[in-house]
Amino acid sequence: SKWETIKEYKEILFERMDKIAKITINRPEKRNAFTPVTVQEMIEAFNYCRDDASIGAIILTGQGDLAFCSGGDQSVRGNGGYVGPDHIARLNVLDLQHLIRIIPKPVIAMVRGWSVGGGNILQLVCDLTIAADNAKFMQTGPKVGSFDAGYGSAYLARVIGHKRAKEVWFLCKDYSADEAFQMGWINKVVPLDDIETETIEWCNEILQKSPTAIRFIKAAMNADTDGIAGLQQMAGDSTMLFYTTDEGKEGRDAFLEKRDPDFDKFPKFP
Ligand code: 1HA
Repeated sequence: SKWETIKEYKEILFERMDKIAKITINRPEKRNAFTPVTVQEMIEAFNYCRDDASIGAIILTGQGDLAFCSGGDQSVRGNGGYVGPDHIARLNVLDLQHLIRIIPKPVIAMVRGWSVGGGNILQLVCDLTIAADNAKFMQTGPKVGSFDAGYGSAYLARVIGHKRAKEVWFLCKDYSADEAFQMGWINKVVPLDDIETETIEWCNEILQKSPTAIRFIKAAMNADTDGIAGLQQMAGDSTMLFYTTDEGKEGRDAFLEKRDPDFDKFPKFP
């Protein structure tokens, strides 16, 4: 298809097609395991998508048919985190999870093959997930000496239920795309060859809807799951809208003009 590169990176691809951006983890020889560099590049790309008002939907995927993402690259796991060229041990994928959650545009995971460990949590925190029929979902933390007790556990329990979430983490078994669909873990299963067409169709459906409505729906669900941080996001959206009103502007103008504000003229809706 007609994807155009936005910027060249070492460990990801970053492309767009009109209003849709696509971020692809590009380490297929490692089943798209991520390093601190992969994650930093993804954070930069997501921030670009956030700032570019012409981008309305973001696809997150992995290169090739074998894996979406196999989690943290265990070969660069050091003492306290994953280590990149700066020699600092990091768990910066947690920052990426949060960014995917708060970015006020829909993020759709397009999953082919394995979705494992910290990679499967990236899929989880995306707003929607379309999976190919060859997709497999698995948490391995308790086998490889790791765990995600944040979104990976508490939010997973909100999505698939507590009993299921404990089963996923205690047994570390793999689940087929159909099983994951039945658990409410993902939105749709499609034949491998159709997955990009289907994902683009979902993006185009969403792109025809009101971006502000989508933004508030996403923020409302975060407000419910993320406590005061979630409320802050939704409150920020409210402030953004308020700043566009005459009532909001009257406060700013009165201050700048060194006069008392006249809020009396604004309606007090029921
Ligand atoms: O839990 C966290 C975090 C928690 C809190 C805060 C931050 C966190 C950050 C990360 C994580 C984690 O992600 S922990 C979980 C780490 N991931 C795993 O345990 C999955 C390991 N991989 C596998 O189980 C399998 O490779 C696989 C099910 C994904 C695919 O199996 P398959 O198709 O049989 O391929 P395989 O031969 O195993 O893999 C192909 C190549 O990719 C192998 O290298 P090669 O022998 O060809 O040299 C394999 O070693 C490599 N590879 C795959 N996954 C990883 C990997 N190398 C490093 N790290 C990997 N995750």
